This record gives sequence, C-alpha cells and structure tokens, in this order.
Amino acid sequence: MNGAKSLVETLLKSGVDTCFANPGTSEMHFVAALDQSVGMRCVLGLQENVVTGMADGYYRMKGKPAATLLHCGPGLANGLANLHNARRAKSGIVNIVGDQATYHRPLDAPLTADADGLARAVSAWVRTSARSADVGRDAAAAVQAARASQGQIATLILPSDTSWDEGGVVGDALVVPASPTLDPFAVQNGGAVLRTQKNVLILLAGRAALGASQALAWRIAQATGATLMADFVTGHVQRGRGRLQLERVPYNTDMAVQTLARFEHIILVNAKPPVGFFAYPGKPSKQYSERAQLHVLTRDDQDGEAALQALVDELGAPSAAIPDPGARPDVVTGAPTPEGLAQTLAAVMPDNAIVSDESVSYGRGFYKNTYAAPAHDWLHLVGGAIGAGLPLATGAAIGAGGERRVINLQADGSAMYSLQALWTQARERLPVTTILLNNRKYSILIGEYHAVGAAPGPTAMSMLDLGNPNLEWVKLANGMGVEAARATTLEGCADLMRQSFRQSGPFLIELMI
Ligand SMILES: Cc1ncc(C[n+]2csc(CCOP(=O)(O)OP(=O)(O)O)c2C)c(N)n1
Repeated sequence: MNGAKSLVETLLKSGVDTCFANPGTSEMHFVAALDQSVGMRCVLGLQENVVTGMADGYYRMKGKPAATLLHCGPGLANGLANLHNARRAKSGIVNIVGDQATYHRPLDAPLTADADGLARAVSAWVRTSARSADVGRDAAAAVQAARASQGQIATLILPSDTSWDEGGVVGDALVVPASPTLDPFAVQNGGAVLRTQKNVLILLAGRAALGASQALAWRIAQATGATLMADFVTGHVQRGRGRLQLERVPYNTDMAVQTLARFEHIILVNAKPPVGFFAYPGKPSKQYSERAQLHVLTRDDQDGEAALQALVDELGAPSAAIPDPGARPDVVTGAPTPEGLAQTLAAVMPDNAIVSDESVSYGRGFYKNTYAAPAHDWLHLVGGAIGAGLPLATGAAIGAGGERRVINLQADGSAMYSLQALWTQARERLPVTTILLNNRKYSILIGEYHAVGAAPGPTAMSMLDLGNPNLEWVKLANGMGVEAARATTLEGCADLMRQSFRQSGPFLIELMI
C-alpha cells in the first residue's frame, strides 16, 4: 500500500467520508487512491476558496469534519480567506495539502512555497509527513485535532513522495479529547450574578445559539429577568417557529453601543466581549458599557450547552415554553425592500430550510421579519472575509444530505469572490436557491466612508461601483449550468422562489434591489 491509499483508508476509518478538492500534480496519487477505496465522496471546487468554504458549510450542518485537497502553498493560499472564516466559526476541517517531494524541495522548483507558514496562520494543528509509513498515523492525528475543542482547522502537508512510496500503514481512529471542562466557579458566579443583579445580558454565540441552548437560556431568562441576545458574529443560529426570537447585537457601532449601554453584567456563553469590526475615529472600540462587568461562563472551546444546563440546575430554573412568534406573514408585493424581502422569505420558505446569509448591508434587519417562518437554520459570515456565502450554501447542502432546501441570501459584490461555487451546485445537483441581491455596488463601504470621516470623491466612488460594466447574473449562472431568472418585484421573487423549491437542483434569482 502506498502512502496515498493509507491516507484515504485512514480518513474513512476516522469518519471522514467527504473530500472537497482542487487537485494538482502533487496530489495525483491521492486522487488515484480515491478510485481504489469505497466510500469517499469527492466534490470538485473550481477555486480553492470555494473548496474551503464548502468544507466550512459542510461542518456547520453535519457537525463533523470533511477533508479538503489543496495544491501546494499557492493552492492553500487561495483557500485562506474561507479557512479564516471557518476558524472563527469553530468549524472542524482536515486540510490535505500536497507539496513538493522531500528531495525536490531543496531545488526550489516553481511551486515551492512556505506551505507550513501559510497553514499556521489559520490552523490549530499543522504537520508535514516525513515518509509514507507516517501518513496514516498523521492523518488520524489530523482528524482528532479537527474534532477537538469544539472544532478546529488541522492541516496535513504531504510531500508527494510520501504519497507514492510504498509502506503506507492505515492509522487507527483516535479518541477525540473531551472539550475543556466547565469551570464550576463560573457556573456558581453566573448563578450569583443572575440571582442578585439587574440589567444582566446573557450573550450567546457559537453552538450556544442552537435550539437546545436557546431553550435552556430561556428558562434562565424567565427565572431571573435577564435579557438574551446572540453575538453579531455567530456562525449558526437556529430560528423560526419553536425557537427564540433572538436578536443579534447590531453591526453598526453606534447602534451596538446604544443597545448594550444598559447592561451592567454580561454573561458570555461561547461569545467574546462585543467589539466593533473596526475602530472609528472618536468612537469606542468596545461596544459594551465601561461600567459593565464581563463574566465568562464558557470560552468558545467549551461546551456552552452543558454550561447553560449547569446554570439552570444552579438556579433551579423551571421549564418555560418558547413564546409563539405569531402568524406566518404573507408575501409582500411591489418594489423590493429589506423588510419586504425578509417577510416574503418567511412566507414561502419550506420547512427545515437552511439560510446562508451573505447579504451584507441589505440583510441587517432580516431577523425581525422572519421569526414566524417555519423552523430553519441560519448561517452567518463570522470572519468578515467576504466570498463565503455561495461556498457555505454549497457545502451546507451536501452536509444536510441534499435533503434540505438551502436559500442563499447573497450580495453581488461578495458573490464575485467565489461564484464558481454555482458550477459545483449544478454538477452535484444541489437544492440551493440563490437570491442574488443586485445593487451593483459595494453599498456597505459607502456607509463606512462616512463612518471613518472620509469624504469620497468621484474616484473613490468609482471604487465602490459595480455598474460599469453591469454584471449579468442570469448569464453568469447559466454559463455555469445553473438555471436563473431576474425579478424586479417581491411577488416576482416569491414566484421564482416557489418554482425553485419544486425543483431538485440549483436556481438563481437575480433580484434587482
Ligand atoms: C476578503 C475581503 N475582501 C474585502 C473586504 C472589504 N469589503 C467589505 S464589504 C465589501 C463590499 C461588499 O459588497 P456587496 O457584497 O455587494 O454588499 P453590499 O455592500 O452592496 O451590501 C468589501 C469589498 C472584505 N471584508 N473581505
């Protein structure tokens, strides 16, 4: 057995059965080994940032890591932005990076690069296999690292001779270490704060924003009068009927400061203290009050749900029914508005849908009008590196087994970073409806100009304009095998959504906003 075959067999034995790939010469033996082993689903992405973003979306829905296959340092570098996003979302991913053969590396051939250095920027675990006999052992350790601490990025770099040399040994699956244990003092302290203090905020992030944690947090809130919110940067929120009407801390610094001003105690559950995405002249970096005391119930590598359960027990908080969000709204008609689109989405969304939200400026208020939608999962961009929405939607569809409709709320500028994901959606016949929000500009940056106190002139404004020439989204989608149509009204958009939900494959709606 060569090293490559031992790699594929070890991944399968460790429970990794999906590989998002963009291969090159140094990965040819891995690709060949895929034909010799049964059970590995391989999905081709046409740019590495699509590959890594798909692996992120897959993990968020499946709760277990996929592998990526990337070509040398430059291939890894292309995938770094979405690995950055995945790291911040606490997604477990096993990157396999093929590299120059051990003896070829000193010759400084063209694709030789510091793959190790690039990997370290985003990975919790990095290793380069030295010989074929080590590949299986190293791959098992990579999977273990990817599953540890509530999900991490692990990168295994394989010089090509470690793949083609004989002597491969299949590695045994390794036990995943439990997450760092809860701090009983943090639970006790949280209980004391909640019992004795007013103006307490419980801030949820990470997997503490999923349904089971919400139900526990709601019991605590009902018993103590605390307020619940989700952090703005939360990767995965379960929403709709049966879930809490949870608002996120606003993106806008002034609004965030205003929202958080009244809280004297903030209990952080997998959340970090809320700070602005950026600093702005004359504005605070920290969005919470200077008087507020922060209490870390759990860090993001700990189990927030278990901590909330411990807090429920500490407080003896009784069961509490999740409030009813009211009647499901109707489709809105006329020209698109953010509120109208959110309401229309809530009106037509199928049960158990997944929303991949990279709507950027247009989607800031989508939550309010979608509480009464059927239960659904909502995925956000947490690392701020745009170009995640389309790959996330694609990977999420695969992670959900192709059985749930994915609705991608996608701003046009961000879509252009990774639009190749549409081709993978078509090839894999994935049930993804992309609502492409076409405003032909980098709208958010116009607001940011004003926020930093800069005065944009015509040259500056032309840097934010995507209208010269216009991007033709129906043609772009069709060119990658995805059916598409344009809508200029909300009722038109609703009709196309319904039509797309009846089909099994992908569909793109270009909504002119
Ligand atoms: C990787 C990366 N490159 C650049 C940026 C800077 N950036 C933030 S938002 C944005 C434009 C977003 O435009 P669009 O997706 O059309 O959304 P809109 O602003 O129109 O709502 C850019 C370029 C970023 N956040 N990440």
